[in-house]
Amino acid sequence: PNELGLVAVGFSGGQCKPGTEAAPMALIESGLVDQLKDDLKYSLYYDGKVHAYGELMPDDDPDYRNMKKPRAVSAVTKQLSSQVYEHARDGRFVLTLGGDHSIAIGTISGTAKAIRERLGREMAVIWVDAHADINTPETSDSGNIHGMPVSFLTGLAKESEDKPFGWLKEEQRISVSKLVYIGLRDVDRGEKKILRDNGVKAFSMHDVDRHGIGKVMDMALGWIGRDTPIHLSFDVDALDPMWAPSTGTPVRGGLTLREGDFIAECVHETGSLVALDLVEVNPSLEEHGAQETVRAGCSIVRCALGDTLL
Ligand code: LYS
Repeated sequence: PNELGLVAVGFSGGQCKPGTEAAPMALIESGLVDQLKDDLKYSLYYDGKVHAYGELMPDDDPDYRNMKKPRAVSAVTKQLSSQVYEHARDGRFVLTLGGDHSIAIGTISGTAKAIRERLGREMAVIWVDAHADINTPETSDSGNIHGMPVSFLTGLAKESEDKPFGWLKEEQRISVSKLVYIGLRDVDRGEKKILRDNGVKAFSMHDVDRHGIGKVMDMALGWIGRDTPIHLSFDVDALDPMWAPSTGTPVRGGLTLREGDFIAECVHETGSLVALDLVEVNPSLEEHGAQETVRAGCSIVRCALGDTLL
């Protein structure tokens, strides 16, 4: 679609390091929005705000089921889910600038529901990340919800209606078979078991090393199949810290800048991309590195939205 809905999410409550809430402004100020409008010719639907959702924050938010800030993350993602849903329902491509990766509970649930209603089908999710983010509250060592979004989105972790994530309904979830990972290299023991037990399709850095990113993308997109709507959720920590140092949980041995852009380019070329999240840029972590990380993030967004080298 030529219409682009942009949601800027200044939320960092899915983990403990402040700073990711400043990422949307840093990305926008570095010229991203103008590039999308002027160079890539999107008509932009943007309310001009960075949403901090302050009015949704509970006064008291004790741990629950081992989760940190469960009510805050629940309230923010529920609200974000309807914002994203409204854009996607109206046929717009949805770009969400995070924020930490817990916000994907909101974005993916929003597009999944809209695509079901609009096209009568289930979308696929490509999760590009150093981490699998598929801990359940019980398997997580950290209790940080940014390590759990996939377990809620797939229904591996479920809650009853009266509990924080009880608002997530079947039509907002995705099946495990429609999920593909790229870039994994730091997966917790409990997560490995979840991935194995559920037969989740995952291309780790080992696969990128063995086959090259070209073949990995052929296999990833082949698994998803043609004409399946795709939501791309891109954690900037998938890139090697050499290219993206300013992020909360950096892991060495990651994707190069070009491999990251290539993933985005290939997904764009399918013509099936319906939404993109760019998350975990944290401009406050490295005084001099932030600019590099912001630039890398902008580049990935442009590639996913159709920018080409020639
Ligand atoms: N697996 C770890 C956890 O659950 C790290 C997650 C990092 C997410 N960016 O906390």
